Amino acid sequence: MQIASEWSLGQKLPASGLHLFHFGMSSCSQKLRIALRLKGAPWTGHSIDLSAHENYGPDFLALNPRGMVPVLVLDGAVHIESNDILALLDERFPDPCLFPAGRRTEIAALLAEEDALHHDLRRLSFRFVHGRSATTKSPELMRAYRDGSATDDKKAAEIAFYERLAETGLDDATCRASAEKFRAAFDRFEMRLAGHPFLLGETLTVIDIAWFVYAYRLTAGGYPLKELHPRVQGWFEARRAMPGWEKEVALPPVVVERATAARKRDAAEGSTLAALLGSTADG
Ligand SMILES: N[C@@H](CCC(=O)N[C@@H](CS)C(=O)NCC(=O)O)C(=O)O
Repeated sequence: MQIASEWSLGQKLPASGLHLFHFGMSSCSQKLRIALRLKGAPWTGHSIDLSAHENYGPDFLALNPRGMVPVLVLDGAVHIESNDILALLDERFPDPCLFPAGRRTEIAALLAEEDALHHDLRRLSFRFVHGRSATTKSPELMRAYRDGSATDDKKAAEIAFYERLAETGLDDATCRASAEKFRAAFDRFEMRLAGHPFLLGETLTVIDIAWFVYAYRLTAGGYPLKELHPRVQGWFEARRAMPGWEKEVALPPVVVERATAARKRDAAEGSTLAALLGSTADG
């Protein structure tokens, strides 16, 4: 349950309560919002507009030097990295448990894999959901980011991602390589789902949330989930029917329009996401 905010960035951090800095279309934020909804936890939201590059402003970089959402401020302490935040929320609000005892090592490995695919998801989103619009960042903006806070390995990887994007764009070969990584992961889930409702078996876990978010974004870009992984499609539809889940991930109408226009253009050139994967489905 989200509470209205009376606090704004740049002021002294709130000393109590659960504050989430997030963005509607951020997949990492979407995971947290679904988890908070399941747990019925009260939280105050602070929207950081990534499309307006608010995440590179000095106040936000002071909060998270990596310049990324989500950020959780819990009782005055700052936490970054969505998967670490999910684990923390599970401790603080244990019902329902999303990290079941006995599965935590496996969950940690699967979350690490999901995190490692994040730039691939972003690349495919930029091309197939946003239709190549607003993907590059100006040299001035990148300078503000680079100089605005200390650089660690994650921030360096962000800079490298955007530098590569500026150099090579969103070419077919790079996008196909990204898409193949998701195909490999979904192939494994297709096996895991044989006779089970959830990705780890009989119980809903954080892995279902994380991959629901990815599956939603990828299918919005035309990933042929139904054709390539029918059991995963069934699992996806069941998660989508869960109260509030789709609301947290749904694309704004303007983005749906952009994705539809991009699909038409790509179809004319034979380079839809499905076509890059060798599928004749139209996604
Ligand atoms: N590993 C980080 C990744 C965070 C991340 O990449 N966040 C994206 C939104 S999903 C972001 O803030 N992007 C900012 C940008 O691309 O400028 C996490 O899981 O929290």
